[in-house]
Amino acid sequence: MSHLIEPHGGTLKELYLAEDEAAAEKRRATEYPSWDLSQRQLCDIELLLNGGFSPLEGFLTPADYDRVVDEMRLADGTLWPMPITLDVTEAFAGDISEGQRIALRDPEGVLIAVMDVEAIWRPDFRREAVGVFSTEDTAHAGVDYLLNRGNPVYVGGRVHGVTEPVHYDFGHLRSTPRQLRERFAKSGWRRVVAFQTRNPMHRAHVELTFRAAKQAEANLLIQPVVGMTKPGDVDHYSRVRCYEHVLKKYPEQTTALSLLPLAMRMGGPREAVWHAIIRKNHGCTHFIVGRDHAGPGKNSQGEEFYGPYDAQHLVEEHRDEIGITVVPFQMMVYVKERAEYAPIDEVDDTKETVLQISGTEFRRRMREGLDIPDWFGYPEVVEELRKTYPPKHLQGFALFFTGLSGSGKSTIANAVMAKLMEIGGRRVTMLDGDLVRKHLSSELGFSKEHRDLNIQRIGFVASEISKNGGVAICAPIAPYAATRRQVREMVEETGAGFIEIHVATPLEVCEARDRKGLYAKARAGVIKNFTGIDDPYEAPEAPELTLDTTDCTPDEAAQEVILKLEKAGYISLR
Ligand code: PPS
Repeated sequence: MSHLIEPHGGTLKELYLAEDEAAAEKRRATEYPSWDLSQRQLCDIELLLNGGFSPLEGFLTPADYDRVVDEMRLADGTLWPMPITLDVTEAFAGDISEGQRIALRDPEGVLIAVMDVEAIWRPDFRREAVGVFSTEDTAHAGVDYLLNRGNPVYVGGRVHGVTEPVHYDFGHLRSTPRQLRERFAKSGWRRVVAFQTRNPMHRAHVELTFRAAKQAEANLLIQPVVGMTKPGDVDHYSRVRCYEHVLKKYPEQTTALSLLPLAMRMGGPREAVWHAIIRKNHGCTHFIVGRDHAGPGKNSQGEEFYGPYDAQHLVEEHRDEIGITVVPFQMMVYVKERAEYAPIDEVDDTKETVLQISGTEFRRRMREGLDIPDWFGYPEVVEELRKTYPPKHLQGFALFFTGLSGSGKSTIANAVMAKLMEIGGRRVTMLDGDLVRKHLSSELGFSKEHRDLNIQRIGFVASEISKNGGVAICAPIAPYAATRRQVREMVEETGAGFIEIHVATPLEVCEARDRKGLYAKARAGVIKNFTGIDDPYEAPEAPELTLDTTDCTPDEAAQEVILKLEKAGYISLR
């Protein structure tokens, strides 16, 4: 059952069941097939249930889906730009049938909603990508999800909310559409202009929102997306701390901050229309659409996917139907002579000096610990971001030595560790092959499966250490390229550095050394699957550094590593 309420903001469809019905469904749901919602699906269902996606009443069924993809409209003609679909695995699809009710749960198993299965189908994802995003290029995050990351089967049907998704973070800043409408009504805010963002806010954003509010004679709602944004964006915890600082820059009682649990698709123009509808549902009367709204970045040819003002034009075209006033904005730039911000189209750059710092330049400055000028960012915000993105010499990294047994990995690794300790200021953990096999992988042998598992464990620990600013020195044989690549990804996706060092001492030299007598045993067949003898070693193709200890001392090899680290900015020797 859906509940309709209609204060200013239009019809709001909340899809939660009444308490007694929800309790009954909770009992019955133990018998229903159960689907664990992904992070993206959890975001979608939260906004479906609380009315953020009004007028939708569930995940799209084929008639709505087809028309949304082709014409940006539901089957009944209502404007709706983004397919909200439930993608499931073949295995799950095989277990359910149309007409049935299924349980939708969060990762902890909490029953969020039940769903009437009205349709199960295998969509044409390429058609969806072209229809919605105008491209099949997987450099577009929305397309990448459709073609590479999502599940193959769609299930459509009405949803009925049982439990509100739980958030333990920033509870005081989360409001449903109904709560925001009530808050606006209580405060007498008749005109509210919404500002959407997925980035930290700097002075330019504040200037822009000030102007927008003034122009619309409205109060301001800063409503950043905290669900899922573009991969590589600043995490929402850091951003929200920044927004809280920024909020203090506005005159009291004029501006509100509220977090939106939206999973963005980076769909540019169509996404902007979607954002406008969502803001209307949250009780806003005006919506700021700036340059390149919800832009997905560059395509695989290095070009923009959409024109910079395409989004503005599309929202403008549909503003009456949406029932929201667009406040279009040009890019704001700092004009040196005026010592103030202005929209770029109001500046004559032949007479005045325009100052700008791009996102890329900002990140470079942060990474290298360089100054951020006061005209660009608020010191409190910059300080907050510096905690999240410390300069390189304070960032964590993993040093990953790989090479044959007896190649000198552990010896060099120990020497590097000693030198790092001597330099100081770094917390270093040694994950040497033998050490790991004693403490972390004592039950494992040397089959391919066991070696992979061993390296994955090292990768997991190294990523945890480096993520938190530490240095992890790993020195296993790690004979397989694919597994080493996995470890690199695990570390790099946390933002930490990964430096692969191939200790390429030839087999003959390692065997001649035979410090542990293992090569002799392997040759005699006493030890089986010995790397280099009767087990493979895939040499790295593009390691950051290659060392051969045939003719160099451990000290010299360690020195090479230290110089490499200094060059990369991870340590500062001078
Ligand atoms: S792996 O492949 O990365 O999981 O190996 P690793 O954990 O580094 O363990 C290698 C050490 O185990 C000893 N050892 C063997 N190595 C290779 N093959 C076989 N079959 C084998 N059996 C025992 C050997 O001492 C390796 O130590 P290092 O320090 O590399 O000489």
